[in-house]
Amino acid sequence: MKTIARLFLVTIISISCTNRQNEGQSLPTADVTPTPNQLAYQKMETVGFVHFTVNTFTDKEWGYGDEDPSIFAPTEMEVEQWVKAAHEGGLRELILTAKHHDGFCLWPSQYTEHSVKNSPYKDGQGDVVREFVDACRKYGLKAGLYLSPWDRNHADYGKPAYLDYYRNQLVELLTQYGEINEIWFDGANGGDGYYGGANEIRKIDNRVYYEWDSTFALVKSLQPDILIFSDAGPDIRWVGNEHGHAGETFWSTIHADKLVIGGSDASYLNTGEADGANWLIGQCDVSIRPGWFYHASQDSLVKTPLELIDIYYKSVGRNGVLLLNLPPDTRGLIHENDVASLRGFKNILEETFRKNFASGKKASASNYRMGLDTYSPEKLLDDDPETFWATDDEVLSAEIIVDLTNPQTFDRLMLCEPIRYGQRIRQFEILSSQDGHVWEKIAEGSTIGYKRLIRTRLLTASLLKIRILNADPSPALHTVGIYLSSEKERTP
Ligand code: FUL
Repeated sequence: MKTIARLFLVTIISISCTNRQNEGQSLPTADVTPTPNQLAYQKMETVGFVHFTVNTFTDKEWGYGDEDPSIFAPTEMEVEQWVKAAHEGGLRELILTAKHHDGFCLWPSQYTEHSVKNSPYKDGQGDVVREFVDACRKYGLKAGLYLSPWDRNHADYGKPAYLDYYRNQLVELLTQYGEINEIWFDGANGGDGYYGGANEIRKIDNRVYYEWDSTFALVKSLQPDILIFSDAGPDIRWVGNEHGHAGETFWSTIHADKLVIGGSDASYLNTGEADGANWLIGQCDVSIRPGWFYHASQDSLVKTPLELIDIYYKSVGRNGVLLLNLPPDTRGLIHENDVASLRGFKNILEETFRKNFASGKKASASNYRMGLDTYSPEKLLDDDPETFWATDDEVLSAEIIVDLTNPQTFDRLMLCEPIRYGQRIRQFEILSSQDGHVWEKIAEGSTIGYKRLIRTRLLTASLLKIRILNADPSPALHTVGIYLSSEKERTP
């Protein structure tokens, strides 16, 4: 008995010691971290928007709501062509304007006559939302939907009854079309419109009118895994401009209670806040053309591959997700110029990020967590985003040296934090050297987050020093990337 009791005691003591050891070993998370769904969303990096409605045929950006549905008459409509173009351009999700401010519905909603069911499209038998989700699934893209809260067609807009209408439409969209990955709530609200023939100006108080909390609860009850976008989250937030630019400093953390849908401080949205209490992914929306909807007059104004690349560095390269709009034309096709530009963009990205010169090379660090292999600086160069370098808890600044063995010419750098542990790094700088004696500062910055891309002039060096100057809690990085940009980027 005695021996058994002693054995029992020894086992208990050794289990509790191991637990204590493991506690110290594993990296403590920051106070605010992304949900698994937010993490998966961020990893998509580039997603797309499809703005298509009566505006495409009236050549407008904001339809008044008095359109005759008979004008919705695409001549060569092919939804798969949109999705194929997006897929080839590397976009991982597409969001369709199921209803824009004009109130025209791309699906045969039972709650309104202002829809495809009264258009010549497929003799009123068409359902663009259905075709869209089917095509997305066929090409392996996630499907998202935009349902404009502002409705310039509906007679009840501005009154409580409209909320029932709006929510009924959400129920249709979120119960009849399978899994929807994202729902997009636009902050643009109220103004003049048709409103069932009233032809007047209707203003609403965007802080109270929509009772967003109940609408969000309804959405999540219908699709628990869906991500909700609005100016203010709760899952994905606007970055305060429509150029696709996140701030140079960009925190996924922000205080959601400082945000109002349709009325937030754009500069606050553009940076977030280091100590923000909520994790809201920054989504950088921009159109491939000047307008959100197709206008033939803008066929020559499609953003070039290089312009799109610049946006990529300012969105994905600053810890955001790029949401690029591709508007179908009056044929119901994404215009050839847009398709070509998107293809060119993807091609440049592939050429630039094809080879990471740091991959498999040697790295050392001023500190790594308890001297354990699990957190050694080599993890930065192992091409595995799941493994990472991290310091001891009390070490908030550190230095990493990457040895490329031979001189290497490069002009693009990448740093990535394992954000499932939160966004921790607040300030960094990067230096390069040929010989280990003379070091030149080549970059500096504040936030890193999911991905930080840095463009430098053309440099040749065999050593790189990454200085983490400030982090809270202790810093961690999973990848250092060193690249040479595509020649197309260097010789425009
Ligand atoms: C804005 C809207 O007013 C534009 O028409 C477009 O849909 C853009 C994405 O959001 O608020």
